Amino acid sequence: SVGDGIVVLLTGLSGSGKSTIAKELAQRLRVESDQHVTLLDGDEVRAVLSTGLGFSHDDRMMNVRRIGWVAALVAEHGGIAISAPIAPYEAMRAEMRERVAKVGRFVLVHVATPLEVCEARDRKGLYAKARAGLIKEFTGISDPYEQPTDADVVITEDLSPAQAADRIIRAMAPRHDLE
Ligand code: GGZ
Repeated sequence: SVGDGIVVLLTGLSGSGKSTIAKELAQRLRVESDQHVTLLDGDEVRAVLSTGLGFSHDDRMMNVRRIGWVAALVAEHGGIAISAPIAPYEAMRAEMRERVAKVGRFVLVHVATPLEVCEARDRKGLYAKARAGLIKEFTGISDPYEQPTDADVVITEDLSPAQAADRIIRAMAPRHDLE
């Protein structure tokens, strides 16, 4: 039924902790919620749903549009969809919010770990490669990340994944004052 489903979109830089928080959130909701939980894993999305897409503006738009389409379907059928692409552009996030609003609720989570911290961690060595020019159009280095101004939840780097999941779950609770 319309309004029961929820889409959670975690946006943030590479290495910000989005995937870890998304996994933690999915695990907790699988225990605590009676709704089906679908985690749209970033690596799987890029490998399967968005095979062949790169990191140009248009390819990123298409990637996030596809994620939004699948997530909205999940929500339309009463489920909870969680996804964690970088989603660097305001326009793509707004498009997803609009699409989801027609079938359920949309929760935008900004995983706001600063670039300096992501780059200092550099768990996969991608920032070093981007600085060396070996990866082009790398978000935060040679490609834009438009900071969200409409996030429903902002996760700062001092929070553990468990604390982050807590905050998101609180933000997912129905807002009776708006209904
Ligand atoms: C950003 C890139 C790039 C470029 C490869 N820019 O930390 P990761 O490795 O595992 O996650 C990043 C992932 C970003 O893909 P998304 O689908 O989330 O991006 S978007 O929402 O913008 O479509 C990173 C890796 O892919 N990666 N090249 N140039 N991240």
